[in-house]
Amino acid sequence: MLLEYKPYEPAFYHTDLADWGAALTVCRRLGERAEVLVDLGHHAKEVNIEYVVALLLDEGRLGGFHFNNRKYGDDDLIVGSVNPFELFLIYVELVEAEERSDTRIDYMIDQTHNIEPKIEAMILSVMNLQEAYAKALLVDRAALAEARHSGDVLGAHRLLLDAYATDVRPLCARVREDLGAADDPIAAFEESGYAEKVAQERGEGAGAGWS
Ligand SMILES: [Mn+2]
Repeated sequence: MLLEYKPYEPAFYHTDLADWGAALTVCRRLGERAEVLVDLGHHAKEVNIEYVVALLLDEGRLGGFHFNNRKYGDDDLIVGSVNPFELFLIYVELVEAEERSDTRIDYMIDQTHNIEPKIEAMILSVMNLQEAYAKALLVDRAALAEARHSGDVLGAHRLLLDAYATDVRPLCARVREDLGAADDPIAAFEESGYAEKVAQERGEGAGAGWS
């Protein structure tokens, strides 16, 4: 069971699972197969989400993700569009957990696109996730562990920046090609004419994006 928390709806006056702490507490009561699902839009603005992720991983209770990004509230914007560094730091924790155990995490995208074309927005979301993951894999883990343990905060930060500042777009394009996919999936999708075709099949106006 994946338990998702949220500080907004459904209730304005009271919500049972408003934050990760409540969700974790309930999961512990439910049993070992209950785990917390983190939706990136479901936190107060100042919450350090990468820390929440690290803590839930340490407790063995991170079960799933709803990827998106936000500017003001639960905006459900394209993941990585507003705060790509935060997404990278989250992946740094995920990669570390992946390397030390056989943690299973279910990844999902939970977004809504009202202005951008919807399918292209989803493709870009996946590309942003691939790039954050690739950058997290580039982190020099041994040096980072040493910097952390010796209290070298600036050194640890610079190690993270080294990986984050690396342009991994050519690498990700190459990996997609090796997998038999398009190196530029958005261009490939646009060239395919699929969006126009299905819009036509649905009838005039139905493909405009507002529904
Ligand atoms: Mn969600």
